[in-house]
Amino acid sequence: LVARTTPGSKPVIIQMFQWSYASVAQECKEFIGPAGYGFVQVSPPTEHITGSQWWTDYQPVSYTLTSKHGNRDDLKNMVDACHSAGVKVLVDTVWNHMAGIDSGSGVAGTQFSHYNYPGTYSSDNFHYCGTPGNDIQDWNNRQQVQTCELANLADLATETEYVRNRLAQYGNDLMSLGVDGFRLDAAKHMTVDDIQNIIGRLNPKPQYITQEVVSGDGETIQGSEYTGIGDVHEFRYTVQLKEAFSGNGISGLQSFNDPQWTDSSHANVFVANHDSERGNAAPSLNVNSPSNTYITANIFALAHPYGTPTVLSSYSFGSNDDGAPNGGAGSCSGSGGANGWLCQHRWTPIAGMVQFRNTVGSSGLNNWVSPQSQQIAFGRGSAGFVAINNADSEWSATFQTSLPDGTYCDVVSGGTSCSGTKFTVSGGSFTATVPARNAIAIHVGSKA
Ligand code: LM2
Ligand code: CA
Repeated sequence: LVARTTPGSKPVIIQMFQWSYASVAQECKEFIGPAGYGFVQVSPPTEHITGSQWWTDYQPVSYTLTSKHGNRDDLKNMVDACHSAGVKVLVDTVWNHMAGIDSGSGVAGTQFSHYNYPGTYSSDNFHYCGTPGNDIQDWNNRQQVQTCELANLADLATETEYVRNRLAQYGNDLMSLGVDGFRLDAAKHMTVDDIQNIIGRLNPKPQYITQEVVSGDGETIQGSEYTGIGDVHEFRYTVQLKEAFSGNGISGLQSFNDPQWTDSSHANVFVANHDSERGNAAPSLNVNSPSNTYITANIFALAHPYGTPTVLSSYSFGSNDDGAPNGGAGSCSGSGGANGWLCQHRWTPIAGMVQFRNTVGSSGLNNWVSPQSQQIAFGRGSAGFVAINNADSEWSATFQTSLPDGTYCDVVSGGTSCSGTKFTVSGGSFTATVPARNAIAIHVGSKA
C-alpha cells in the first residue's frame, strides 16, 4: 500500500491537455513555476495509434516513450525544466488496455493487431470476458466493468504476473526519468488489488496518484474503494458545480460530505477535464458556458477546501475529436491563450486564486453567508475571504471576516499584480460590491 503524500503547500495541478512536452517545459519556466502551481499533468507518453484525433493517446501500442507530444528526451527535458521551476510532473498513464482498433501501426512504427503487440504483449495477455465482442454490457456488473472491453479497447489481464511486471517496468521507466506521479486512466476498469500490486513494484514510489473512477451514487464500483492507492477524481463534484452554477443555485455548496463521495483528503476535483468539457464522463461546465460560470466555478473550486483542485488548460475545438492546434505546441500570450490554445491557467482570476489557495493552505472554512441562493461568501480561517455572486445584479454587502486589518487587493479582478479593486478590512469586517456573475477574493498575501 502506498502512503498518500499530500501535495503540500502548492496543491494546484494543471492538466496540460495535449501540450507537447517541449511547450510544457517552456511554460513551466515562463509562467507555471512563478505562478505557484504545484503540478502539471501531461497527456500520455507512450507510442499510440496514428491519427489526428486527441484520443489516439488512449490507444497505446507499446511502452516506447514516443508519442505525438514528444520523445523520451523531450519528456526528460520537460521533467528537468519543470523541476527547476519548482513544479512536479504527473503523467497520464494507461494501464488498463491497449488499442481499440483491429490493427495498424503506431507512431514509432510498431505494427500491431488488437491482441498482439510485438515485443510487448501477445494474445494470452488479454481478458476475453465472454460477452458479445467482449464488450462491457452491464455497468453494474463489477466483473464486466473490470474484465470486459471499454469502447472495444483490448483489456489487459492485470491479475497476471506477466502483465503486472510489464506495467511496473513501464511505470519504473517513467520514475527513472524523474516523473513525480501518475494519473491512472480508466482505474475503475482495474481492480484495487491489481493497481496496488503494480504500484508495489515501483521504486521510487510515486509521490502523488490520482485515479479516474467515474462513479454515480448507488453504482457498484465506488471511487472510495480506491483511496488506499491515492486520490480519486470525484466527478459528482463536477456535476454538482455545473448544476449549481447553471441554475440550481450555489447556496448548497458549503460542504461536500455525502458518504458515497470520496472524502476531502482523497478527492481530486475539477470544474472540467478533457472528457467532461466534451460532454463525456460527466456533464460539466466548459469555456462556452454562459454568464461567466466557467470562471466563477473555477474560483469556487480554488477557494473551497474540499479536495485537491485541478485546473484544465485546453484548446478551442469544433468537433469533439479535434486534436491539438498549432501542431501540439502549447502557446499563450499575457493572461490569455494564443494560436487556438486557451491557457486557462493564465487567466487573471484563476492565477489569482492559485495564490489564494497556496496562501490559505488547510485553513478551515468560516464566516459562511448566503443571503440568497445565488450568492455565497466565506473565509478560510484568518488567511483569505471570497464572495461569489452568481446572480444577475450586483451584490453590495458588509462581510464579517477574520482577516487582519489592512487594505487588500482583489485577486479576481487584479490577479497577482494588484491591478484591480481594493478593499479595506477594519475591525473584522469590510464592505464590497461584488459585480453580477463574478466574484471577489482577498488573502493575507494580497495586501496592498
Ligand atoms: C479514459 N479514462 O478512463 C479517458 O479519460 C478517456 O478520454 C478515454 O476515451 C478512455 N478512458 C479510454 O482510455 C478516449 C475517447 C474515446 C476513444 C478512446 C480511445 O473519449 O472516444 O475511443 O479514448 O481512443 C475511440 C472512439 C470509439 C472507439 C475507440 C476504440 O471514439 O468510438 O470505440 O476509440 O477504437 C469503438
Ligand atoms: Ca480491465
